[in-house]
Amino acid sequence: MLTIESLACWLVDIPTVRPHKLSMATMGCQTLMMVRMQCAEGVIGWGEGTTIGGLSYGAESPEAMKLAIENYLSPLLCGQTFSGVAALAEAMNASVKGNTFAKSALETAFLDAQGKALGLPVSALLGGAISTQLPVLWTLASGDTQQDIDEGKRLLAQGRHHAFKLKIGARTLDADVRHALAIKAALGEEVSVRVDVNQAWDFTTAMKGMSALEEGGIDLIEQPIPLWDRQGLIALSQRFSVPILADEAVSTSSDGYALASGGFRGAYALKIAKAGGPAQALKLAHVAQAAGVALYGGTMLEGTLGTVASLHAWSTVNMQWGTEMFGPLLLKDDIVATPLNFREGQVSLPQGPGLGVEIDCDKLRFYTRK
Ligand code: MUC
Ligand code: MG
Repeated sequence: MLTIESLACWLVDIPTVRPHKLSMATMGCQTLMMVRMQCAEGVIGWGEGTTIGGLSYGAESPEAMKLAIENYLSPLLCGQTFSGVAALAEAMNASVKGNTFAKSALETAFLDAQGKALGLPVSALLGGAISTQLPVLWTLASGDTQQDIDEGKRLLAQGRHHAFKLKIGARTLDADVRHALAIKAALGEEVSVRVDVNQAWDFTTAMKGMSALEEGGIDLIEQPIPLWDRQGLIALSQRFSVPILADEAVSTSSDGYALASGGFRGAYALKIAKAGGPAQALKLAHVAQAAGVALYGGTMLEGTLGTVASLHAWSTVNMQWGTEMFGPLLLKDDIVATPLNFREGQVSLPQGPGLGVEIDCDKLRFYTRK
């Protein structure tokens, strides 16, 4: 049992190591909406709500997450006692529709506090870690083919990553296919190269694009068409042997059920923000497992805290396509005392109680938006 005493939020802006170009936005900075949950039992939990490119990727901006917590969720939760995340989610969902990014930050903070109170890592509260090392790819998204090739070769030589995702969809189909196949050819047969179209194609363009990318040895094609086109995604997944990774199309377990029962084959990208928290995201994982759909640990390019919250959840299931939990590596700095350990294409899951992450309050203050 934990009684939530108070909640406080900050908007933390951290520059990226280089511009990160997606089909809908170019990021030069990432905003982490941080929440601190003080509990009456004397423990403090931290959570993070993060999106991409303001309102260009998802329906909640960082500013809206903070507002939803301060004006609606905080009055609802403060002074209340919860036995765990099931009761917390029930209370939040009964009075607040949607707002899964803000709810994800709160569920994360609650899990962190509960783990600290019990002396257990968050993964233990979510079923227990199957593995404490998780595979992590890197996204090449400078916008320039040669720069992406150089970056990919450098990271392979350093041994930091063995697999790459490319962001396409902003240019013409021909230019995107040339870009992806040039990178695949330069990085070599052994290196897994995947693409994320972020909904930018229509069905006809996707038919052409998938055929060229399959032919060129691309391993996985993520969200080629808009999230609302469920029938189109199912048809593409049955037509090609290169698998489709559904991302924007699957937020909750109901989305996963609808797609799988319609005949979708491929994989689902889990993200704590889309689902409303680490425990909620696992509900989608379990639907996928029941339907024979593969899993992938997705990111909204969170900082260390949000990344670790995701890793605790991902560590409890078998991720056939690995993860992309590299968010902290895209940021020039972070607000935690100890950075995560990324090497040999893997990241280590922190082992301490709660999330196992300590916030550096000086850095939090320094990067807080004034
Ligand atoms: C997305 O749609 O998958 C994940 C990696 C990356 O570079 O962007 C995100 C968003
Ligand atoms: Mg994606």
